[in-house]
Amino acid sequence: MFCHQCEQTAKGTGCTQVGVCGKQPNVAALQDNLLHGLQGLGFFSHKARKLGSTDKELEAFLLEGLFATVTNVDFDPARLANLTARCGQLKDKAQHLYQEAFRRANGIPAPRFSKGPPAWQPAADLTIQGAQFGIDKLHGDPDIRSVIEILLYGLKGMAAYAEHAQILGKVDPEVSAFFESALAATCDPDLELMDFVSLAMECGKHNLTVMGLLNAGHVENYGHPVPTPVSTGTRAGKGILVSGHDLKMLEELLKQTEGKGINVYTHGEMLPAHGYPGLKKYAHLAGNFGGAWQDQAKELPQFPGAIIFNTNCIQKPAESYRDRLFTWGCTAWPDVPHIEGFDFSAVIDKALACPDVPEVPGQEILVGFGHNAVLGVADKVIDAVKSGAIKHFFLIGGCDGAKSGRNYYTEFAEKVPKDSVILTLACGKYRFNKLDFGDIGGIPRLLDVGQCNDAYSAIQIAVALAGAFDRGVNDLPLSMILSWYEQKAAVILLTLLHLGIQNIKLGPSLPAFITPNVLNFLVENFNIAPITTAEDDLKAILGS
Ligand code: SF4
Ligand code: SF3
Repeated sequence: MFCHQCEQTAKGTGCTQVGVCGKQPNVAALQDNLLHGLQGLGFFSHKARKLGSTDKELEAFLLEGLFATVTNVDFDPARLANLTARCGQLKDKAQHLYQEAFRRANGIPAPRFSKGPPAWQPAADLTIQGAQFGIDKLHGDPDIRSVIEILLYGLKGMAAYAEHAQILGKVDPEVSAFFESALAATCDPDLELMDFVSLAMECGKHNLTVMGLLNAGHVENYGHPVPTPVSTGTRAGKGILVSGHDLKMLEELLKQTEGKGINVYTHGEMLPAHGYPGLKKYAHLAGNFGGAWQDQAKELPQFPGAIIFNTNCIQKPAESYRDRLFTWGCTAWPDVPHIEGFDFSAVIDKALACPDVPEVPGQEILVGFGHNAVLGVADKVIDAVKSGAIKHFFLIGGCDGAKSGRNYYTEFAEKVPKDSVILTLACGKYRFNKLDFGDIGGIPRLLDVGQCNDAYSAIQIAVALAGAFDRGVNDLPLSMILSWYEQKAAVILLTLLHLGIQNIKLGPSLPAFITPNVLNFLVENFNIAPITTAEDDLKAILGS
């Protein structure tokens, strides 16, 4: 196997024996096979679309397939084999769609494609077949391969957000068309480095649309988030813990557990759910349990109720809670029951059969500072900037992970001067969201904007501030200190670059899939820089 798509890749170069995430070589091969098949599916869907033929099933499957290959999502070989077999059927469907459209348009049979992903058919042994399609074999030129990888990881991250948006009925035909054309481009041996650079930037643009769709889906269904204190303690009684990003899944579970004497707790990236009026109205949405994803093996044994993961980041479950664990959506672990659709009775039955969760006091953390809430007090914020009470904004956000170097983000947040406000989002916030930062004239110094996809909201805040001060976002007293781990963070970075955001500090280490030449390009064009030490970076930012 060879995989270096995430930040914790072995030795900072690539996982070759087994994934640091726990991904086994057979799972890696199945994911590589699936991705290869999806490139072929995208190739024909793109060609069919250009001739006026589209198909919703193909569009939806591209999202599901790409999402399954994101880090810490699907570790189940049986499920991946099913997906790959389905990919074969749907690739045939896409090919047929194209052939029919071509014949209609030209009156002659469509040309045949005998090489690469367009010629792919699932073999009898999908694992052996997948071993030929490692990401390291994508292209002979390392720089071109690097940019194709940036594009593919961007597509994976965007697919995750698009899948959540699709569940809420939000799709955009231009985005579907882009998924197909970008996958088709990865099958074209004649494209050059700058073609893929343009596609990567375009991916960032479409991801802004997708995050906007997801935001609209959340707001239309659950209202704008409002500042809300969330308890980190637990109440005595039965409990279900929900981890992941999908709010619709949480809502359905809340409806089905109402009046059953079960408290529902959020974990990881579900924390921002508490800020939505349409979700916080459920009195049994009881609080937030535990910290970021990488602590699950240590923390989940302490939660005696049922546990369900609806997206990344799932890790190998300890035996102590494996029998009360469930997965949903694109997330899967071998031999862990997977809930299809929205019938959570198996999870509810398990919670009722489990011992009670004890009463444990906790502290309160504040969530719900989406753009609507922050811009609702924009006058106050602008006045505070004008009076000098607020001197700087820091966006400290992104993924968390196990590396010790990630302490940088805690230190950085702690060292931010008292006259500065910290905006945060995604699971990296668990590094500092239980610290007391106080307030500036009633404006909390730590504003939790939400999940990683709520980068959309942070962008709206930055754009509104830029408008209020009549300057560009890059000219605001705003610095972005980002942490990445998986491919959703990669696509958010592409969105920020597409918007022309400069001077981003990125850590804890730079992606292994970026070659020195591609890094130079990013530095020259966007002045993106790796983090150093909290002290030095702060000095450099505030001194400039
Ligand atoms: Fe390694 Fe990350 Fe790939 Fe897992 S997803 S195999 S940890 S690079
Ligand atoms: Fe975290 Fe996995 Fe990236 Fe949504 S939950 S941000 S790492």
